[in-house]
Amino acid sequence: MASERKSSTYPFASGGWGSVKAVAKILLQEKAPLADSRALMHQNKPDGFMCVSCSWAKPASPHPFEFCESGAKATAWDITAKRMTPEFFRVHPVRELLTWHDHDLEEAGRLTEPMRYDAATDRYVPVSWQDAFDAIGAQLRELDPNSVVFYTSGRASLETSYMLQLFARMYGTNNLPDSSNMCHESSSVGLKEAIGVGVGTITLDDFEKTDLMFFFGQNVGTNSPRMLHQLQDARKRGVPIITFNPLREPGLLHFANPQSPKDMLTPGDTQISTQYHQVRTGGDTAAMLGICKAVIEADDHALSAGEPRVIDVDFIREHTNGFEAFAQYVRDANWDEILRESGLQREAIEAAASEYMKANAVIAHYGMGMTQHRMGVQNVRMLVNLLLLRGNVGKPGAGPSPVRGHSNVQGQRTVGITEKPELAPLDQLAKQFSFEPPREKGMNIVEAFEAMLDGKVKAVVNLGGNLVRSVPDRLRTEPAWGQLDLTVNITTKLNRSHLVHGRDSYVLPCLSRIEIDRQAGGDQAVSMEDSTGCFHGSRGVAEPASPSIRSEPFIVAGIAKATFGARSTVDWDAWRDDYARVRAEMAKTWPEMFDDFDRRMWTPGGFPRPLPARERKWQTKSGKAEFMAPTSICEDPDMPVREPDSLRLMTLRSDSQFNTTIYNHDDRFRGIKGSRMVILMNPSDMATRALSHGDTITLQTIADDGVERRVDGLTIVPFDIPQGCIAGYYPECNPLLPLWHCAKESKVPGAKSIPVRVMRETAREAVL
Ligand SMILES: Nc1nc2c(c(=O)[nH]1)N[C@H]1C(S)=C(S)[C@@H](COP(=O)(O)OP(=O)(O)OC[C@H]3O[C@@H](n4cnc5c(=O)[nH]c(N)nc54)[C@H](O)[C@@H]3O)O[C@H]1N2
Ligand SMILES: Nc1nc2c(c(=O)[nH]1)N[C@H]1C(S)=C(S)[C@@H](COP(=O)(O)OP(=O)(O)OC[C@H]3O[C@@H](n4cnc5c(=O)[nH]c(N)nc54)[C@H](O)[C@@H]3O)O[C@H]1N2
Ligand SMILES: [Mo]
Repeated sequence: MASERKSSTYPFASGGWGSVKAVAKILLQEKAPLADSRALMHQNKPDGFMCVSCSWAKPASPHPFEFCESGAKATAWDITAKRMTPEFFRVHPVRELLTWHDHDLEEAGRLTEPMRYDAATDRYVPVSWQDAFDAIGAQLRELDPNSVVFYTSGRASLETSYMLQLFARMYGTNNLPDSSNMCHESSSVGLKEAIGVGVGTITLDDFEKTDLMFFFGQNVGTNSPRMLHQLQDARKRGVPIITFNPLREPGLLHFANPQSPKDMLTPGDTQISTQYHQVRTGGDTAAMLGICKAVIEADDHALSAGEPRVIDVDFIREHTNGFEAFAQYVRDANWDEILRESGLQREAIEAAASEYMKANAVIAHYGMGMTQHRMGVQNVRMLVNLLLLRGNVGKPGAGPSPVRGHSNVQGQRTVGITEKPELAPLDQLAKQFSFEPPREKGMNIVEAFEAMLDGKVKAVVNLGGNLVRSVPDRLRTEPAWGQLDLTVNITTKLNRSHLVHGRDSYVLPCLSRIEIDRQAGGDQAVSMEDSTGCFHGSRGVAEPASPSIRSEPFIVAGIAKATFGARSTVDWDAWRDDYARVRAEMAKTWPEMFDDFDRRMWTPGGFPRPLPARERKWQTKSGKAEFMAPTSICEDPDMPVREPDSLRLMTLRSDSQFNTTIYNHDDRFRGIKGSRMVILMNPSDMATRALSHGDTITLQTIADDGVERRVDGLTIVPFDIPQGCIAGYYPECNPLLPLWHCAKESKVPGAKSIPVRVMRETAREAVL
């Protein structure tokens, strides 16, 4: 259970010299010009650009190097000296490029010219911007708006996102899924129901006031490493950190700060987790229920003994609803079941509960290990229950902290990228732009692909992303993508979703946020919202990869204008030339958030958006924060998982990827080199299957829908992971994930608990 030791299996603390070397290596690999590498000095600074990697908060007083290994890799990937010119496409037909690895496609460099697919030669050929816009506009006018999907990957700015949602709605559809549909939508749904806002409530200040932090299913060392600074500072104050994660992740164990000479020159790095609980995948609701049970039992005891109460009685009375029913559910819960489902010892859960009961202000960080489950929304609700018991929402140093993924994924939802009409200010948009927005619900990602499989989606406009790799059920969804009439891709680099193209297809190269954005109205800045609900301005500093590429607002405005012609009530050209005009419209739509935004977005450290839950104002159905008992503590009550040979597969990221972008084939922290086609397995699960380190296997999904899902050629690696759970990489394992295996309420694919069995590569027979 609790771990105080330094793991001998993991030689590297996160950060440290390994990070410095990795940064130097990628700058060299990308042949990044020295002048552009200096861009790193402007990363996440108040007058610079906001990192294109994760969405972690940016402090008001940044470190001299306010970037991490992951952020530096993402920057190097964009400022690379390598180029993919029209000559490249002349040499390589699409059928050949389809055989390239994801890494090699993006590694070939930045796109330099707009391209359109030419069926006669099976090649992408150059097209002028205006011809591309006109052709796309003409085709969109022919299509039923409900058969068109506008996808946003979470990187695009607030300005671009606002323009895209308005374009889609004026065109006639709410089909506005974004990457959060595969990510933190379980938080957006669960938190909204529970505390009235769909986002986390903490800011950086809370790190200085907290006296305990939980970490559920988030891999900070790889996926939000700048946060390690705040964790390290808190640890130095003696703040305990209790982690629940099936894998012993090095980044959650130790950290050596590459920005601290002392850390780098002495072997002493900071221990991050003071307790580390290797919960079974999907066992978090059970584990949290166990903690709640220990708290309620202690409180019942205190009450009968006349001692001070353990729960925050005043808070619960004044601010919450449903406590009694929840408390009764917890009292009735059975320890044996809790231990079975969580895979933890009772002492381990009680050790966590005991720290929790001592702490006055508690933050609960969490990530995909909680949200990407069939019961993902329930996991989030359970986390809120745990916090509410001791009043840990809406007070300094406390609150839920969903650690978001993409750098502006939270902001996109804030400015109207949503398929749910009730979350968009439709009446205001109608008034502001004199049109009648569609009122019916649009499609989220899972629904869009279900409709695509049924032939009901005809066209997709992609603002970033690589959907044929990121969505579930690849062997079914990829061919459906290839049947589309039209695919429009606004992108920095070429990826597989551009090669598995629709009948007509466009690759429209855009500026990265790191690059200087010159428009008729002068150099432009954009803005975004970080994981803690703070807004920041961002200004590019590097020379654009090519004079022919355009900004995202330019491209969205161009397509919109070509689609609507003279009919539009929006002056798209004026917006394209000066993004301050877009921000002025955002301020009309949401005055309380974006008033005086042109000035306020440059506030060092960002400025927090208004969040009622921070002030203990609850915009829920009952007007109070809501307790809710789980419906089941079994992670997947409706799947036939208890087959004797079944295993639970979680699909993970390495430190050498950003989602579908693969920087290289290593996973430095987990000690894996040269291949991503690996499966991490508990040695006793290997023994029962007579498997040895290095054996090659096939995985097959256990499902009774008649579809065969399998991935061949996976190599076994013994790992410190609970029995019955295995881990592989995303996106390589996506063919195993059924499209319908998603959270009921949020439709987030259950990428962290896919029921699978192992087949021997040669005999193809199941091995128990
Ligand atoms: N360098 C880099 N940074 C990134 C990304 C990237 O790919 N590379 N992606 C970005 C995006 S879009 C996102 S959403 C975030 C993702 O960041 P994370 O939320 O950290 O997501 P994952 O890497 O998928 O890993 C989830 C963690 O959950 C654990 N886990 C798996 N199943 C369970 C479970 O059932 N319970 C518990 N308690 N833990 C579990 C895994 O062991 C792993 O440590 O990172 C963002 N930042
Ligand atoms: N099995 C499994 N599946 C998963 C996950 C998992 O953990 N397991 N995680 C899910 C999560 S959390 C997410 S967020 C999704 C991500 O899914 P996507 O959004 O589809 O994928 P990304 O890899 O983030 O998108 C990368 C592409 O974005 C484009 N791009 C990069 N920078 C820019 C830019 O500045 N502008 C524009 N316009 N384009 C750019 C490039 O073409 C690049 O290839 O995947 C999900 N899928
Ligand atoms: Mo994500």
